[in-house]
Amino acid sequence: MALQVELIPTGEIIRVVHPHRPCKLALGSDGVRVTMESTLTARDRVGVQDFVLLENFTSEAAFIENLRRRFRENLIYTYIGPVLVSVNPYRDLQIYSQQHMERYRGVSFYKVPPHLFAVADTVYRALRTERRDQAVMISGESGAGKTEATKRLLQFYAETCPAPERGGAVRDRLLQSNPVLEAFGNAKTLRNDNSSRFGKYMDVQFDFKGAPVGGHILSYLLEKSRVVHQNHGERNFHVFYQLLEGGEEEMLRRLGLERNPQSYLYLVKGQCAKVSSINDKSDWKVVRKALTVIDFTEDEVEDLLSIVASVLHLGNIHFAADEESNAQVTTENQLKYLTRLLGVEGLTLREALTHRKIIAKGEELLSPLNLEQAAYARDALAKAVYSRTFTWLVGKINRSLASKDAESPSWRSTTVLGLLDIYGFEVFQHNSFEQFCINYCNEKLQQLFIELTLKSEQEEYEAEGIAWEPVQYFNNKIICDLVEEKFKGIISILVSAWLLPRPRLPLPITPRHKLADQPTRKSLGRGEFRLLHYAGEVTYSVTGFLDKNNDLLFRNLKETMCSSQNPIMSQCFDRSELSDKKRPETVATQFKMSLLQLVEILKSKEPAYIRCIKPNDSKQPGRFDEVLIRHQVKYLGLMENLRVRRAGFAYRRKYEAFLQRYKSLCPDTWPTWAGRPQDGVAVLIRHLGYKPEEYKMGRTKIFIRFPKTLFATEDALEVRRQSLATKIQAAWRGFH
Ligand code: AD9
Ligand code: MG
Repeated sequence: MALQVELIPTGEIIRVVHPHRPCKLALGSDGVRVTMESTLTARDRVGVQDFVLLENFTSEAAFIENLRRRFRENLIYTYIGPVLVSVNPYRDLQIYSQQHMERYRGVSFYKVPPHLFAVADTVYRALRTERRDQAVMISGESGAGKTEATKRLLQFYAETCPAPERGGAVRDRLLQSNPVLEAFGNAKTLRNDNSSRFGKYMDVQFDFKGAPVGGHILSYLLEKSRVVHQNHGERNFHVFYQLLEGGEEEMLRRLGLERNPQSYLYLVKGQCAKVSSINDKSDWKVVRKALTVIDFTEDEVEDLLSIVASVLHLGNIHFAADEESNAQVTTENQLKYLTRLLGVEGLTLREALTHRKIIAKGEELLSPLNLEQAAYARDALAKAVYSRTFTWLVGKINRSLASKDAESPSWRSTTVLGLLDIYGFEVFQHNSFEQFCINYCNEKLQQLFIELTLKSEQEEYEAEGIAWEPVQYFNNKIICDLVEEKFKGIISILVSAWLLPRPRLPLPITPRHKLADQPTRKSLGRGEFRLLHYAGEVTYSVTGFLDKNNDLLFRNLKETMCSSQNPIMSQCFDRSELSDKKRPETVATQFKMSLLQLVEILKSKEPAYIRCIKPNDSKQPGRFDEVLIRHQVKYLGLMENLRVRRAGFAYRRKYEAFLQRYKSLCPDTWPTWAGRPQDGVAVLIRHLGYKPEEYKMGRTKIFIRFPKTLFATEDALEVRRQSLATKIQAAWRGFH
């Protein structure tokens, strides 16, 4: 077999990466020397488990090389201080078992290799001992493993936390809310077969004994355009296919549905109803059971599925033009089912689908729609019905998760652990309103991340009595302001543009906002604008912006839905929105408000971060696509994170833990040290020859400035272990 080698310069030596036998190659004056694997240190082979220990911490190449080494060894987790970086292995690594949970439970973060459960446990213990609310923020691009991580965290808490004295069912409900939300909010996309098409923030409430007693979910911006259109190779939301595949004959008959997804126009656009990694039939069983666990009655299930079915029927409503080019409904059968499933008047619905009601000078006028307008109205209705049902569903789950002890005094002593699973930064060939909202969201979260990371660093230094040296960092407030500022921000401009008699585009954006429009960059096309995000520049096309932002549903369709006899629909459409005085908030305005609220929630909690990385675009195990990964390292702001973390000291450890680990290296501290641990550490490092510029002694911790100091100590420990082992073996042989 030919030797395949890849040369990667890492500092002075050149690493030769062979798929099976890693080796080190040194260029000496006498030619080339190659050292085989056995002589490599563990650090050479598997990298460092905390990026702060990288010698060259500002080098992106060194960062990625460390990720690569670890990934090759199936070590998917690495820290940047307390932040966990995770690379999706795209294979079952068998690392989430009960035994793994036990291994990480109650064990200090630093005593075990990096793992999601180590973060889970640390967060939980902080919640218990400090009684402070916690928030785990999970980010990364589509397919990077955010949702999987969220599920594993929930599972960890469900399995390892004590059961509550009352209302033990809440654990099941917390777990079972997931398949239901995934059925309605996830879909197969080109990037991920189970892509979450909404952002999710979930609070889990714990009582004073640390048992989960309740929960609450906030959802963000469901991608409702998917209900009526899917790109090639993508699907609509899972629930449609699950219902058709798994629903009982009798139920499908009641709903007027055929099993074949090809019969429904809303399901054929992506031409991929079947996905090899998905079993819709068995997933349906799981969802059906989960609905019962989260308190759905049989009637409610029927009402919910009537709505799902009605969306499919809506998609099959056809129109034909009469002699005056006005649209007429031609699909009577579909209309009949819709009337029944939605509990609305047939005539009213027919009229609402083909006319638009305008109120002028107090008079109501019915203006007929042409074919294009009618199709638009129908799709708008389908999107509104589905997305409002989704919102209703989240509310229903929240009622089921609400702590049953909410009224009791003990409730006040609960603590909350939040899990945020939200879309990462997105840049496509064509970037529209959705990317604008998603990237704005990431911009806000990045701002918060840097703010909180710096704050906690500073707080730790102050608590330890060590002088804090301010860190320079990229402050992206200017971009957040550009988007959200009152009157001048893009969102305000969008709102006012809609209010103009004829919306004028492109958006009037001034140079003051520093939009990247410099001569070296690609010039902007008509109707485009460019934002210089922290993660890079993105050009947005404003085509469809106003429409998506305004989310127009004609008045008479709203009226029709307000009269619905379907109990879920009647909760989703409220007559108050028909009042002329009340102008509904635009999508971007609502999103901005919910984001500001989210930021407040997160700020009030102790943060923990999980940064997920997708290793390749083909969903394959073992493939490490460097270009793709480099992008993500940038999008996730990991280098900036590392820089902030390394600004002062690479490593810090409690005196007790430091002494415990290294005391054998000094005769004065070995085997035991009778005095204060801090004094023991002072004796120990004097013996080891630490120079004053290499470390600082805090109140409870030692701070070490450079990784090489720590590595020298680690190496000394290794040498001592080896020599001890040799001595023991020799003694053993002598004994026999
Ligand atoms: V999206 O923004 O919702 O499109 P996510 O949520 O980041 O995306 P997800 O968690 O759904 O990605 O992971 C995608 C797929 O990768 C999963 O369906 C698994 O097949 C696979 N995956 C992710 N994490 C792991 C893991 N820790 N171990 C094994 C994993 N497989
Ligand atoms: Mg997801």
